[in-house]
Amino acid sequence: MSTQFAKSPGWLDCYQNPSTPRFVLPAGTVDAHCHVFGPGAEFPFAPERKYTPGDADKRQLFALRDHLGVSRNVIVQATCHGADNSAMVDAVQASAGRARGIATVRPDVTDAELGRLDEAGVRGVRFNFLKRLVSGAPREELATIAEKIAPLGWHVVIYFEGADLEGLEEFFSSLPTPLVVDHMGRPDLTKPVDGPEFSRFLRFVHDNEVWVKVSGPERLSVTGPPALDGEQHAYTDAVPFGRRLVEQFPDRVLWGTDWPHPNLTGHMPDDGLLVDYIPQVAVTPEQQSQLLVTNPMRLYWPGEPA
Ligand code: 0GY
Repeated sequence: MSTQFAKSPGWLDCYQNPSTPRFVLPAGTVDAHCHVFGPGAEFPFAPERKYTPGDADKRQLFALRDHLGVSRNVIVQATCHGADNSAMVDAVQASAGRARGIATVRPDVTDAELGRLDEAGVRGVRFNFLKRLVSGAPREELATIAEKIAPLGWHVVIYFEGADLEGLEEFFSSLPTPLVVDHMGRPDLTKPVDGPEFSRFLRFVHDNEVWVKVSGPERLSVTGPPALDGEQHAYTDAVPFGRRLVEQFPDRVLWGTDWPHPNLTGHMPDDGLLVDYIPQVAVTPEQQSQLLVTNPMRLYWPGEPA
């Protein structure tokens, strides 16, 4: 489909024809972090966006889901769509119950709109603290949103840089909902897993009702090697961080592809090899089944059989 939007300079589109994973995902696996972009001609990107992606629509997402052996998706509203959740909601509704959504809403969102989103399959909102993605994250406004969504039983997905946790954790702890952290809290992988920064994060997870996505090694890794050319041991510098989380919080970790991988610059990973990355961090079948099936089902499809 044609689009009236020109992609940001240097934009990398998702990997074409990903490999078939060697690691066979357990039945009922949930990809708990992915996005849809547009199509821009049908669902225009937001005027306030910080980047313009190539289209990556629900059909492509569902094709990848089936190719990888994933059963369900959690589709997270991307900042390029601002607070217009139409593309995400359209994808969730087209999934026949096999997707949930995470929305972006403004503080003046009405209960009727939240009810409509809930009915459509939305189960949370995302608060984004990355300066390169949003112009600001006013805490009063976010607290208002959290108060409004709490009665629905939703949670707040938080996306922040590891180094910023110190200034944010008091605010996070004050929120009235469970929290779900994107991409392991974006640790600096050049720092030790036992160092003060990641220890602070582990303490934060321990002391609060926090779930963590063991996702994003392709965007956090400094030394690689990238998930390309059949690499079975990709992103080894991310592995100790993911493994620590899986070992310490086996019932509160989630996994996601992060497809279509917005804003990557160096390379675009082969999504099949990102699946092969999983057994590096979730080593035992028990850990794998909790990470991929039991935990996300409890959070997003409670009471439903996998
Ligand atoms: C991610 C990461 C990024 C982008 C977004 O909403 C977004 O635009 O989440 C990023 O650039 O790090 O999780 O998709």
